[in-house]
Amino acid sequence: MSSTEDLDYPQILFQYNNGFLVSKVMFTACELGVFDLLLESEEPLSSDAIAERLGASTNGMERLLDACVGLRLLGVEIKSEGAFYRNTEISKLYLTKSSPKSQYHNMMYYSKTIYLCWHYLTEAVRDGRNQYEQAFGVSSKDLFEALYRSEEEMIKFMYGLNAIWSICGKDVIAAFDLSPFTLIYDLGGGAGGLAKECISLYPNSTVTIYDLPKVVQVAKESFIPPEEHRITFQEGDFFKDPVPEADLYILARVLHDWADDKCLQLLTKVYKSCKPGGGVLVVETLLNEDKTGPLETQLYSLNMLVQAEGKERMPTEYSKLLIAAGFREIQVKKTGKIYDAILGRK
Ligand code: SAM
Ligand code: ASE
Repeated sequence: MSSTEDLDYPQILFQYNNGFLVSKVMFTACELGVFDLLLESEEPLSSDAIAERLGASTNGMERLLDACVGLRLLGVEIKSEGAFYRNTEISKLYLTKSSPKSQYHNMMYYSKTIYLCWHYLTEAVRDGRNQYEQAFGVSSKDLFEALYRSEEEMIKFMYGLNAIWSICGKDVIAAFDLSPFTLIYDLGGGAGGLAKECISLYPNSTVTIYDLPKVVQVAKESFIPPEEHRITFQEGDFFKDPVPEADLYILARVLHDWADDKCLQLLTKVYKSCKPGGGVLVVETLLNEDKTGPLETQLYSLNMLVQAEGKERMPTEYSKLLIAAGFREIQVKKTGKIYDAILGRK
């Protein structure tokens, strides 16, 4: 495409302009259960049948389904009786609730929480911080009191964040040989999606999920099967309480929540508790050093502005923090997926 064509019809701008319409179509189809119904029915269905089964209007449903076809989230076949819709491979694998790789809960967290936070992006950029007070009337200065403003919101967060590890947890855990580390703490381990990947790859290790008490209770009851004895739990606040001694600490999507001073405070505490020869595995999405991307990571960094107190960082920024806390031999491994791994040694 020549540059004059670009300016005559700036397709890229229209695409960006419509970006959130695309998101909302996918979220709505997930929320209404379109993909689950088509999985269960095992045969293509008409829009009238789908509307009826899902308790929706025929008028609205036909347009939603057609937009999903345009997005390649559904396939369509025109028969003499009319149009019949079916799942595509991608919707079957990632958008149905029951699939082992389901991103349904991630979609719902985007639709119900992140979408609302991004309504205040302008204000967040102006003020340089999240807008929980304006958006939700939350006055707490404590980040996770704002993020977990109700039990329901905390559970949505846990489900939403856990979903990605079924897709890229293995890559992150396999980025380095972690077999020498048998006593592992996943600090801020949340619902335990990464801890599960860790014990499946390293059967001789035990992993303890360390998180705030109310998170640990839900992780124990709803996410980790009780027969899974190689995953244990510890309730605590990693800023206020002691961090237990271990061979390896995992910090997955924890440092990106916090500004540099808090990261250094946490890493210094972790370094002091770490056994000699032990290490820390930082799992984050990494920005390019030359600031050219990846776009997804740049967008996530804005999300840390509207939803948290931190930002996404470049490998050199994580290295600096780790070295300042005392760690050495910092190694960075890009996985090719959204989350990457950095290992530091004591
Ligand atoms: N590591 C998980 C993952 O990547 O899916 C969860 C990441 S989530 C962004 C951050 C986690 O840190 C949450 O589970 C949160 O409850 C936990 N957390 C926040 N503040 C904490 C604190 N002061 N002490 C312990 N855990 C904390
Ligand atoms: C956090 C991670 C996330 C805090 C809030 C969050 C995610 C969504 N909301 O530590 C997961 C990463 N995705 C994005 C869009 O940032």
